[in-house]
Amino acid sequence: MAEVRKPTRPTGQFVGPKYEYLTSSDEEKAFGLFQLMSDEGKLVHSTDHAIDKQLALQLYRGMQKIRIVDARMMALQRQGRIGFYGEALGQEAAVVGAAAAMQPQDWLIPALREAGAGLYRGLTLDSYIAQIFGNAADVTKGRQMPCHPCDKETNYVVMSSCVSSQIPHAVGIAWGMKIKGGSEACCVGFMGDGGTSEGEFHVALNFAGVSKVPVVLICQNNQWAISTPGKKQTASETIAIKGLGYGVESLRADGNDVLAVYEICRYATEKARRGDGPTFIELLTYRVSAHSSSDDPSRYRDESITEDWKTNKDPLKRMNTFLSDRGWLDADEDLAWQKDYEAQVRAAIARQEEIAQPRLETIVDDVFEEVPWHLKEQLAEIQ
Ligand SMILES: Cc1ncc(C[n+]2csc(CCOP(=O)(O)OP(=O)(O)O)c2C)c(N)n1
Ligand SMILES: [Mg+2]
Repeated sequence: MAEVRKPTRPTGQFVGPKYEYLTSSDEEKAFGLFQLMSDEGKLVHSTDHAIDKQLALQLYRGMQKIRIVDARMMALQRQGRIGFYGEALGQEAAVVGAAAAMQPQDWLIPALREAGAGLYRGLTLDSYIAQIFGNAADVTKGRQMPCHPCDKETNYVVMSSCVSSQIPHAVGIAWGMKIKGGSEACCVGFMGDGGTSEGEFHVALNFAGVSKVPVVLICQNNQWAISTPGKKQTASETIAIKGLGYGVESLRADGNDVLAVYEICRYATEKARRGDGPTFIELLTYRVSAHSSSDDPSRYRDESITEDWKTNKDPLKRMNTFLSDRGWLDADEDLAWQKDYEAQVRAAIARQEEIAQPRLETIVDDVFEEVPWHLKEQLAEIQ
């Protein structure tokens, strides 16, 4: 039997500047962990990285929006006003950094926790909240689970609830882009660490590698898939390394470092739009919240580890320090901004909660051009 080649692993975490990271070996990129900011919000390589103030602030605001919206939605769920919710607490940098690397013409295929990317790209609060209530203003007419939003205007595709099924969707859309040609767009598809154990992961990565489609596949490795920890999910040392077997360039970055996420994702989206093929990205983060409003993680994990991620590795705190150190953020203004945004969220909730449920007849819409007799009969029976 041929000897299996052992990859040469880098000894420590990769914290160099972007171009140095991207020109390192395939194994270094897939085993390392690209960072631009330390856990404390200090630039790791201060000399060689120009960071745009406006963008840095925009990234911070994008993360804050998710945190504020999620907190309100969880409160509504606890008050029995919505049925279900899944937060992205602690994962805001991965979501926003990736969204910021996209152009308006790009498509986003979310997995479980990317609604904030939708908000960042222009999904309105009203549309998002209408979809959570499933009211008459909901573009999906109340047919979807909460936390499965979509937005045609911003190419934000509704999530299929079957774990990992979104990855072939992303690759398929990118394949369509390649066949059609001329759009200079790419498709960014998300998955969780749990998603990488499903067959669709293999199918999608394989197809992406062979057909060289303009796709960026991002795994938010939050180290849990409901109650399954990362160690039981895979024996692979990193998730990124899996992409190499499919001939797909694979990168690994600190998912709580919004600047690093943005840089890596921008590299990958630009590469895809140029026609230089797919990239697989693992963003290492932590699911600080429960899996969803129906879950109690204290029953299956050590919450002192969660507390450590929450207090010492929080992506918002980190960016706050980064901005404050540069004099780019005024604490009072920041507080005022948060209050104002929370008021906007509360106002949107108030507007949407007023709106009635979709009319019953809508359950037979949109499937057939003419509603067939048997559906008419069933509808009459329900009515
Ligand atoms: C095919 C399939 N199996 C199981 C489930 C139930 N389920 C929903 S989310 C989830 C875990 C997902 O974990 P991960 O992919 O890591 O995403 P995360 O929740 O951590 O964001 C499971 C098992 C499902 N929705 N689809
Ligand atoms: Mg997970």
